[in-house]
Amino acid sequence: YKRSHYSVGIIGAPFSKGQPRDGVEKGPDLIRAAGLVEKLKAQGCAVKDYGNVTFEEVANDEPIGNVKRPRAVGSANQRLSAAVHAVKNDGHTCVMLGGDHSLAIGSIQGHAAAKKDLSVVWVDAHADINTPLTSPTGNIHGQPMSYLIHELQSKIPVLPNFSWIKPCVSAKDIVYIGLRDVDPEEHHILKLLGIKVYSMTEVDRLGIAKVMEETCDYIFSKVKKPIHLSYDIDALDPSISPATGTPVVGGLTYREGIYITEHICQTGLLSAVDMVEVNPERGRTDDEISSTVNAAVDLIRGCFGKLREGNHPTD
Ligand code: Z70
Ligand code: MN
Ligand code: MN
Ligand code: MN
Repeated sequence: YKRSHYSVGIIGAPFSKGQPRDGVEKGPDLIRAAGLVEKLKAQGCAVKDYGNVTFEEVANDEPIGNVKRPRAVGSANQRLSAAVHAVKNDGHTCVMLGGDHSLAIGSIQGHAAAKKDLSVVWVDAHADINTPLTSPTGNIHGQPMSYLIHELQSKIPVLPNFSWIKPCVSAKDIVYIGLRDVDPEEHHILKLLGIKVYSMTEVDRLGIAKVMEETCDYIFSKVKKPIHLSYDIDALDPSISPATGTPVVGGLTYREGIYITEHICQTGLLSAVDMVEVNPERGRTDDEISSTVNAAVDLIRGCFGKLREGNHPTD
């Protein structure tokens, strides 16, 4: 009775300052309380929980232009980046539990520091590719990709606590799935850089199986790079995951959401996962909160070999 080959390192990032709503910092402990570690072990994974990253208090974090709380977000992501780098150097697939999606800056940066060339699969209602100058809100959780993509670096102004970030992802190595709330300037950037996008329209047109087949054909067309899966829970329809900061109608079904994880798992190249934007304070009832948290747990289980057809131990 052999263990699965999955070795999972979990990092909690209880951080919310990339956006304005309280409560998303509770995501990591809630997802753990729903039994994540036990469930991954029960499906045969080796699991090490590295606990939560601690973040420094930043006083007088005044906006730079319209960018809100840049010092806190920069500092938090620098710490997260080091933590993810360490988990990767220990040989695990890294699971980062957010927290808001600004944390993808540190997670992807730390992953890239250990693995160099990555593919990024970004599952989200939003593109999160605003630059500081295009952002309509100033919230950094709507901007993380812009700091990471080589092709956008001439558009990124100097920000306090951001100088450690090195662009580490090429536009051609990114696939978006689930988009349905994209700002005009973000749409312009996506088109300009020729980034591969499967919006909800393509999910409707092609079906999720074809979307995933094409996604993998696309990211494996040259070299097989390690995959960074950045999963915003708001990609799912709000009927499943209402407890999130900015729910958007018309999202992925539970089944489509899980299918994405099953398919990425089967590539054997999944190297890091972010699960972000679970916010219990946005749930109106206990059922809304548990539905959202349980979906997050199930998506992570799908990333590590849980199949709906069933599993049995092999040797
Ligand atoms: C908008 C912005 C966003 C999540 C909202 C929204 C971004 N495009 N991301 N909620 N998870 O502020 O840039
Ligand atoms: Mn609160
Ligand atoms: Mn997001
Ligand atoms: Mn989102």
